[in-house]
Amino acid sequence: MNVYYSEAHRKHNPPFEIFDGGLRVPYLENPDRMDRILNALSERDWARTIEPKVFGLDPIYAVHDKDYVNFLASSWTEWLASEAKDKSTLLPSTFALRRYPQKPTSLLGRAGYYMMDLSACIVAGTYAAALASANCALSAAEAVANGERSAFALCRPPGHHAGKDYAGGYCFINNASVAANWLSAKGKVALLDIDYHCGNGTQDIFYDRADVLTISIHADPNFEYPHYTGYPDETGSGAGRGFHKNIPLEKGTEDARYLSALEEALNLIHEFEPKYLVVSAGMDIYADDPLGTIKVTTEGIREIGKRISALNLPTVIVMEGGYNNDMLGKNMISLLGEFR
Ligand code: SP5
Ligand code: ZN
Repeated sequence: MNVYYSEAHRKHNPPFEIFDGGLRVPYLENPDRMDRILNALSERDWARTIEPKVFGLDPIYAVHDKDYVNFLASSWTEWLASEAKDKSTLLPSTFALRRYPQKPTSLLGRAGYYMMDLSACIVAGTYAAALASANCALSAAEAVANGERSAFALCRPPGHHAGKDYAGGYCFINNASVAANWLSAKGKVALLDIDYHCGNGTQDIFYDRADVLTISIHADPNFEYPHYTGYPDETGSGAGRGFHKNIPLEKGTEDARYLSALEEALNLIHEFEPKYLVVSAGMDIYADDPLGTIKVTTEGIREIGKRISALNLPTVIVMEGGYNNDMLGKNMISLLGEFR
């Protein structure tokens, strides 16, 4: 299996994030995550690590608003030139209301407009890392379009919380959506999101489209991030009505219940008859994840891989979340091993 990976992620290393109530904690979405996965992959003879190709900005503009991408590109330099007292990371303190918000020109004004929370910290290497991460997803998509049965995009930063014009949840460019949209020029695409959190950005990007079926299985947003979207009654709009599916899960969900939710998703994908499958693979469904509340085991993750693989579709697997670094390599191998 080809594994697309770039070292560019290392300089995206925010010093902290802010949890509920204002607690500064070490950034959970850290570079060490990639080392754990690379180490595990290096012990397997079926994984080849490859530098991504550079695709340029067009496939990104096809999914994201240009002004938003410009904000990602220039905000760090603007932040350094600003009057802020602590410049260790760019974060806003006021957020845009999405009912008729005005678009300010100031840096902090734009930051609050283009960010949904306090976990998408921008630092010096963020934009370069986000571009390289998207190139990993595009390279994996190209490999699959050229006949590979599957490919793994080892993306960091992750992408599924990033919408058309906003960053959030450690995500800046929606890697899986960029790949899915690129593939959609060649045939129908199904995008299955198994990260613990709702793939709100992916939902936002494809909500009115019928050529890309999006399904997200995730912790119920009534108690979990991102709170304001990811409910079962959100099923798509316009031409896209019926082409989005949210499957929320309760706290404590174990393997058996997870696999029944997965069956429901796989049946929908089967009926849709896509040419390609993109999987947003977050390992924060794992029982001992520091952000998660559901209880999927490493064996459960292997079974998830086996059942997705049984769809027998050309499949792009895109790295999303997963924060138990000690188990990240093992869990990812469990999933990927079913596709080789
Ligand atoms: C890609 C991905 O998995 N992003 C997840 C972003 C979640 N950020 C919100 C964190 C909410 C913090 N709640 C703290 C609870 C700690 N027990
Ligand atoms: Zn997640």
